Amino acid sequence: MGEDERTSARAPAHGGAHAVAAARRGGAQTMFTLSGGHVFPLYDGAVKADPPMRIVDVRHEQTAVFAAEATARLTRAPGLAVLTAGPGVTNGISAITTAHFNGSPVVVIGGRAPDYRWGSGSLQEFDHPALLAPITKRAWTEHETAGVGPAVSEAFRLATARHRGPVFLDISLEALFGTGEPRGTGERQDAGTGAAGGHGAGAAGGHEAGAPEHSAIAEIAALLAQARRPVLVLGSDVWLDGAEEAARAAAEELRLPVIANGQGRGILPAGHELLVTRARSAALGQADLVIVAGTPLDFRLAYGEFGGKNGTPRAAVVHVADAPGQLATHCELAASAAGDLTAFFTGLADAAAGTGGGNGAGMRAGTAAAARSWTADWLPLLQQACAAAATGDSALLSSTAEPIHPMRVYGELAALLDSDAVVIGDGGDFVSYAGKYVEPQRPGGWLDPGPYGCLGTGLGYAIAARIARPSAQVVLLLGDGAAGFSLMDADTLVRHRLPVVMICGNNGIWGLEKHPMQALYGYDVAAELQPQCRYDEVVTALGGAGELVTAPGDIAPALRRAFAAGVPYLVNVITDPKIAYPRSTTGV
Ligand SMILES: Cc1ncc(C[n+]2csc(CCOP(=O)(O)OP(=O)(O)O)c2C)c(N)n1
Ligand SMILES: [Mg+2]
Repeated sequence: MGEDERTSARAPAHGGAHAVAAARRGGAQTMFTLSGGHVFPLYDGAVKADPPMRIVDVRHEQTAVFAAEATARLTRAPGLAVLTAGPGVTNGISAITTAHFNGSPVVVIGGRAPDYRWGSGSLQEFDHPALLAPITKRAWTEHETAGVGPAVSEAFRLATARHRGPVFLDISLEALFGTGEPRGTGERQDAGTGAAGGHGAGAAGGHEAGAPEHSAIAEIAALLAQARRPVLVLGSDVWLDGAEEAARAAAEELRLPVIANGQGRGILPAGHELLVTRARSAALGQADLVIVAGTPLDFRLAYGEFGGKNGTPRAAVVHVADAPGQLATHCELAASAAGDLTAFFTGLADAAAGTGGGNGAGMRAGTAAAARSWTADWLPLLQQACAAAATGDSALLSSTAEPIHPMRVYGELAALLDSDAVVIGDGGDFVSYAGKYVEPQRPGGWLDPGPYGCLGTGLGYAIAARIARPSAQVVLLLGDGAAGFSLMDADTLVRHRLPVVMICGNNGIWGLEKHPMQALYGYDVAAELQPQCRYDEVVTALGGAGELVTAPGDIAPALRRAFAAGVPYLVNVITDPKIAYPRSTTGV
């Protein structure tokens, strides 16, 4: 379509144009989608917007939503996915659920069969909000063109309000195709239809939501003053809430040993003297106080049960979240705080130093020194445990075994990663190794699927990462099983000229299922994949490039070629299927 046609077609504005304008005001820059007639006006609105909104069309709706989710998690601006009615929306469900578990601000706009025929069985007629309500902050339908702009604005407002999360809005065919003026300006209008569903529409009151109670912070500071073996856990919401600098400053001021989780990784860069993630078992097992900030007390954190190892008593647990609804209710908390996480960390550093808000520097030195008794023995003990773990790893990170030990891949990769690299993991055991051995230098440099543990995030996350960080290395680590869920979207990387480096840890099995089934039953079934399958040739066939690696010494040169290729490139590393990741829990 030429510029003239676009310009002449500008008026009158239809619902799609109103939606795109509102989405842009809400912070969306890219529309991730897969075509369907029910949503054509949204495309028309994007194409004719001034400037046009970028459309990235993918090969499976889950990829569209995963890409929107990763956009939100990397840029901390809301992501937008547009899904066509019926199967388009239902194909997005696992990815929307992932966004729900990760607290990712994502708006999903669905097409919807026309109201005038509702009930008579038109194509893909399906009442989506009923299905979406439990996994979104709100899911509802807009039935009028004039309401589309306000409804989309409301969706963005809700998605980005603490505690963040996905919001779903479908728009009936006549509302989307119809023309007319939007009601009001489209900003902060009442959305009109439908009751609030899901999880209580930003109870904390949105961006301006307040700081945690001073008394709660003071209580936590008092616990810290008595602690001998404290640990601070930093989770994804510390990053999503923009509190990474305050968190780092507080940890450094108080000299707290830190364990990083999810997107909290990188807040203290790899090698930081307070980062004791590699001594996790000793730290969480022997702590007397664990402060967990910005992540649920779920299976990844032993459900909030810490201490008790080496004859130590159970640890006191403090939970800190960005919104009250996120605080754990399944375990006993010594204290808790909810609200703006920057305010929490700043307040904690001040309170623990005895300044009560930044004044009284004279008091600071004495009280702070007393409160840091752990720097004499506890911190050094954990630092030594980290150093010992690193020494213990070095043999496997440089293993010359054939078939290749998966850790060797990470030994090679670590040496090639820039400090601003984005590393994405989609897989089982292969990615568990990465979680342990790839330590980001910056927050926002690591993406795993989060606690929902959904395979298939890979290509969607990689597409988004390439767009969000145009000049950074983007590395996607794929199990060979995981690759099957989204590898077709290497086509999207090719069509949209988005070069990323994919490394497939190809052990020919669903490793994270085969080994546990063997352990439980003494045999396994439904756990085999094709040995040495040429996933690299799949990417080549789709217009990218790749190669097969079977010898450890060939990994580094292949990775160098991949980084230099300038096209989507899959390094297919055949690894030893006998190696099982040494895990202490399967999470159930
Ligand atoms: C959508 C989805 N289906 C199934 C699972 C269960 N699951 C978890 S890990 C795993 C095996 C992954 O295999 P692969 O990607 O090859 O990695 P490996 O463990 O072999 O390194 C499976 C099937 C899941 N987490 N998500
Ligand atoms: Mg595998």
